[in-house]
Amino acid sequence: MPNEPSIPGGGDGQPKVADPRREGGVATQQRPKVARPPRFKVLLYNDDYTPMEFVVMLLERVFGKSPSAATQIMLQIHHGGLGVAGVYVLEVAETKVVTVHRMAESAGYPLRAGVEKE
Ligand code: TYC
Repeated sequence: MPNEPSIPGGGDGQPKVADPRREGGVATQQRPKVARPPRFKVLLYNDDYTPMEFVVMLLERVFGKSPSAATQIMLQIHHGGLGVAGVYVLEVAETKVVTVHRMAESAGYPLRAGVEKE
């Protein structure tokens, strides 16, 4: 019987051995790299004049906190001097700070907010 023409790798198109040119070189990437943008905390600071209810309202409306979570964060700020209202990518965090300052100023309160890298 005549020999079949030889097909490298068995004919399925997939080489049976690693290509020697690929060995001993750069590590291959197993998973695609996914960009993880840095996150930033929005901090609220205590003061003696802003009413507790105003801070709770802000935490609910601007930061999407539940009434009980907002109250806990407000009390943390009141007793500890500052607290984390939320964590966001930088552009969102900075926009939240502007919103807090605008709302506080409109209401006549000195409430201050800031951004800190996580
Ligand atoms: N210390 C304020 C008061 O006694 C309440 C307050 C809480 C103010 C949190 C600011 O970020 C703040 N009325």
